[in-house]
Amino acid sequence: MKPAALIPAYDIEGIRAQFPILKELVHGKPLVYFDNAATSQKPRRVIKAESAYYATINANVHRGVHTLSTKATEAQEAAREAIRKHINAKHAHEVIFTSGTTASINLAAAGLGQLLLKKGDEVVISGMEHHSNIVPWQLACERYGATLKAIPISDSGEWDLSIADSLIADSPNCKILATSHVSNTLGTINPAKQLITKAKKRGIVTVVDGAQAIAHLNVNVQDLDCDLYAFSGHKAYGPTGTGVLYGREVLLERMPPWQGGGEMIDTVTLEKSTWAKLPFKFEAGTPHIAGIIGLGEAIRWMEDYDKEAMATHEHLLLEHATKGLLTIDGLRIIGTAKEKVGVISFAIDGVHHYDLGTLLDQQGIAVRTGHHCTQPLMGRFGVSGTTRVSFACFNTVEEVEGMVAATRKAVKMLR
Ligand code: 7TS
Repeated sequence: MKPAALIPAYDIEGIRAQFPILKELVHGKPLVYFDNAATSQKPRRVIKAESAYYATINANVHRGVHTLSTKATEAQEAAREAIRKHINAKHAHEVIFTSGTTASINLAAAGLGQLLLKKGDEVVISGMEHHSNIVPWQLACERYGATLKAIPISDSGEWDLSIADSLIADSPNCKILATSHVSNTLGTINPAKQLITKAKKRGIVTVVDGAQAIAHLNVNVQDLDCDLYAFSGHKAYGPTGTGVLYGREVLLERMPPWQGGGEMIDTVTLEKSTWAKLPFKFEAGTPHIAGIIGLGEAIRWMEDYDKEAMATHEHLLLEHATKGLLTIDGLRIIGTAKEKVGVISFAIDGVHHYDLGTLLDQQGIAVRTGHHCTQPLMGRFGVSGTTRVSFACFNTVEEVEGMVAATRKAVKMLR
């Protein structure tokens, strides 16, 4: 049966045909992949770009004068330019390649910690952050004697903006604001720009964790006016082991390097080293060249489609799934903000999320269960974990209906 198109111009079949993994069977059933917030699947173009690098131009970048090295360097730098354009950064050298959001935020916390923090200072995060946007700041605060504060989360899973205001505007000690653009657990799209505008007025440096935003929103770093923006390639149809830290040029120039090694230096003597220009100051060692080239292709792939249509499609799946899941007795959705991406976390009375996830897997349906690396948020909602479904551009309304029916059946078995 053909999958139903939720919006007329949306070529769902054409999109699905580009993801080879969607032809796989799991426990003899067609794979239904609803764990896109953990990592998205990869279109054929990305897989091909990565393997073509190894098959035809494999060489180290920015090092050799030989032809392969030149070609590999050009392909990597073309990816940097594609990303610059995609996030509307002013300069390509403001795009730093990392291994993922985790590495990007660790770089940010180490660099900003050393540059800005001293005893008595404050760093503000929020209560819905992924551990990757909590622990690096805890480490930095501990090191420099600063205090970590968090914006509380409302019952609907949104920032309590009145308290956010007082943490930012009323505290002369707040030096850094580091918050997520989109919550991986709740799906909430946060009013990042609004908070950044307030922080800027107080000279606070702003860091955005965009891990969950990059595949679903139009990220425009100049419009957001943030100082640093972190994301992973693998959540945006790109390869694992790739990520980006965007940084405003003036700040990156001031920030000390994070890791030392080859290619991040200008000169080295046994007594002292000086740093390479941006972005290389922050890119020590051989990068994940194949992955970066794959990420560039993922970005081009997304841009070849109507991103607006993808977002609308995912939103319709979100609405359909929300409606369907709420018909299940004892099911509670955690995260009911007005502005959400296609992520639904839920808990069901008398059913452990792990058992539900296992039964759904038996039907070929991949969901994530557990705390989603957001333990403070789980505490806020009084649960040890949830079941989470997260959508991508290739998911269908039939898959959503199958998941709701399988959940209903599993609940009957487990109660
Ligand atoms: N920040 C957010 C908001 C995330 O969702 C994740 C990963 C990270 C940071 C870390 O990204 P990484 O690529 O460096 O691992 N989130 C998830 C998730 O929700 N399920 O698995 C990984």
